[in-house]
Amino acid sequence: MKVKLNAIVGAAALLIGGAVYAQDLVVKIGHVGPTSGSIAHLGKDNEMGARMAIDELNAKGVTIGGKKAKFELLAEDDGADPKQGTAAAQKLVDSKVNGVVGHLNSGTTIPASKIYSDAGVPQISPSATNPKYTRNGYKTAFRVVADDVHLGGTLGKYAVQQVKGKSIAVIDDRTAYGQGVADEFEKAVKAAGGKAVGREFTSDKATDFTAILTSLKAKSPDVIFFGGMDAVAGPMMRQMKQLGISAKFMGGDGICTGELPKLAAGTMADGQVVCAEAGGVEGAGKKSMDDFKVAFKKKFNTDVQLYAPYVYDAVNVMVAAMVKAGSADPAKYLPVLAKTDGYKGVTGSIGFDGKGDIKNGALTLYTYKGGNREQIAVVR
Ligand code: ABU
Repeated sequence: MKVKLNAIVGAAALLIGGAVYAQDLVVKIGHVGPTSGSIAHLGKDNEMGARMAIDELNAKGVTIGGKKAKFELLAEDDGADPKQGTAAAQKLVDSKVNGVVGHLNSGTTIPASKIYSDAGVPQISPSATNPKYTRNGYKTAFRVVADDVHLGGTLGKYAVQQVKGKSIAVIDDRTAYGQGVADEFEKAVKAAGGKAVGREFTSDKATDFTAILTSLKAKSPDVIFFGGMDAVAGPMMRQMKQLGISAKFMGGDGICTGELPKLAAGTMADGQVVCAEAGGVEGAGKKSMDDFKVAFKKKFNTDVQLYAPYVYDAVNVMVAAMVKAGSADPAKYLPVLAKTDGYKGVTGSIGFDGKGDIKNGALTLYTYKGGNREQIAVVR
């Protein structure tokens, strides 16, 4: 009888292919981003950041509450679509994830945040910048990047004071992110004494911008700001060139990617684009970011597009809170996560304020030369 019991215990302990033992603690981390559709390159970039963190944590060995943790990544595709986003969130909640890193877009992150909040599941967005995400009072919502008030506000002031734009036009894609960042940009242009000469909108799926660009061309803007993502910005730049519009092209983090020059298909002049990533490192902090980018390239054979390092940090911040709490139970580690302060990540120091926003978030202003992104400055 004793032999039989031992055999049963042994079989139960060795769950799958010898990888997970009964004494291990399985920790499920959900990740959601658009890994299909026009910004799949950005969703995949984020997912690879999560994969990198999970693989490293498993290789290094992490103990939570005296148990060896085995991390599993549950990756979902939301196609940047709000409905698909809430379906993915519900799927992860039903799978009893211990925490979620995502989503990528504000338009999916905001509706999904209610689902995670109702289920008590901590969520860290590595890239959603619309301020509303952390202003619904959900204790489970965090982000590791600056928001659109900071992003649009800084870029608006920069357009007037540094770019010296005299007549500034604005286009947005009517998404939560695009419209929000464009509104903040326009507000800041006016506050800095600049002249806003036109406001047009499109959608995040549009490919033809002839009508709105022709309308703006009549107003002779020297700067055009686009609130939206690179997949729309690239073709828009091509059509600007076709229409003979040589204005500076500005945008937020959604256009500030490694892919933008390819999407603009050689129509981008050196220095024509000014955009900003909603984070950044300077001085001694640069080395860890640079090292991350080298390791990422080595592992995935592709360059970081934009937010992979922020996803990597978000996963690690979540796990650090579990370790400190001695538990991966969301109810137990959530209060510890909320108190995160001075965590040293590859994207800099991470701490959360009372809303779940990053404290003292940085922005990095970029331009492009010879098809490559070039840093202009890190600002706070
Ligand atoms: N922050 C730009 C891309 C993601 C978003 O906020 O929609």
